[in-house]
Amino acid sequence: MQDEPIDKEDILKDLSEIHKLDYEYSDGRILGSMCTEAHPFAKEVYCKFLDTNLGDPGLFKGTKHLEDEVVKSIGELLSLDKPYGNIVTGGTEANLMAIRAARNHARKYKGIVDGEIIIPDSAHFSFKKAADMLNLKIVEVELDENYKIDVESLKKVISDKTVAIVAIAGTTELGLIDPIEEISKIAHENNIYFHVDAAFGGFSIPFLKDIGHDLPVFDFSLEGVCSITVDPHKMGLAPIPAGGIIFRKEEYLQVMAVDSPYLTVKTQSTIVGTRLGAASAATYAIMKYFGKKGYSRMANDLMENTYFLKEGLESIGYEIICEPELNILAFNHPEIEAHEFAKKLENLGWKVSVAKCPIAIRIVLMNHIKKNHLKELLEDLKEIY
Ligand code: 0PR
Repeated sequence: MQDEPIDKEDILKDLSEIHKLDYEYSDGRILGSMCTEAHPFAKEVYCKFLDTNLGDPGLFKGTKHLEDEVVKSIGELLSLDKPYGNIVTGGTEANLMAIRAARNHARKYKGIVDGEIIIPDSAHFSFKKAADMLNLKIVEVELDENYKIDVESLKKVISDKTVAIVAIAGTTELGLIDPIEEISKIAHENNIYFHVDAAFGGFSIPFLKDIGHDLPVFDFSLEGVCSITVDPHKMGLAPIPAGGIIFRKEEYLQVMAVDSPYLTVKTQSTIVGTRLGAASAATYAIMKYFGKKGYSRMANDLMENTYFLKEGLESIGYEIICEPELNILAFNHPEIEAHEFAKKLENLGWKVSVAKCPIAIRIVLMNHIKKNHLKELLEDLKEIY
């Protein structure tokens, strides 16, 4: 740090130069991100609540009320009348809380000390972090030919050390929904904690179903589901960082509680101590602002863009990996290897990512990608072909 203070103007000039190194969502060139530009209204509200700290909720009763209301609204979307949970920093922290709850619950009620979690190969890497931090062993369940959890192999890997089964509603790479209804039954019959990671799909599946899209049930209406991750900072259009973890029962929060003697509340179950209220306030505001109809319209637009791209790709001759269920499309060039293909696109200014299972170019059709961007992309893809 320099000795003397610097003028605001000079600092801002410096910052804007550095900021130019960042890609901007509005260019429509970021094709592999699950985040997007937050809605301006959500950003406005976020700034008003920047100083609030939900780590000591007795001091910020208004903001705590907003967090509770958001948890209630998300719970309602997920068919749960009395939800428990928190607005956290993102899907990673939400998944970590779910797995911590499952581990502590199994330790307390079943005496499991060296537990295992069953996750599919398609699971987000946050579960590897969770297992590492919580000292759990990962047991991978195989995928079927449609890249979804193979239920028969799931049955085989359940053991008396299993503390949680994880399934995904909107996989990171392909946007697919696992057979959650069947898995819920298996988890329930075996009395095993079942967590659904709907970090990506949570803010679109319920709204798409509302307007008639034929998507499977993935929520608390299935009795085996114990917790669900849903991220407002993805399709919810809330500013980063806003993740959500919803639990079916209060006891899942209670088994994680530690004493916090000098705070306005005497126990704390979240991982983060001092934690922002701004995300809750912004999510509260944006959910009110859009309502179910607004989110349904948006989710439908994203699906229309997905089908538009799919048809365009097919008409050129590209191979689509699977029928999209949500707004992610994965495809390959018939001859060029995916990483090499991604490099060609990168040279033309497109930021795409490559899925690992199966290896393919993967495009996440978020709100910042408009029809005109897709038309330009298809032109470039025609050239490459
Ligand atoms: N669960 C699922 C199903 C996810 O897709 C993700 C994020 C997470 C959990 C973790 O969420 P957080 O990142 O909020 O902690 N998946 C993307 C990832 O691979 C998110 C992402 C966002 C990727 C922006 C690229 C990007 O530019 O991290």
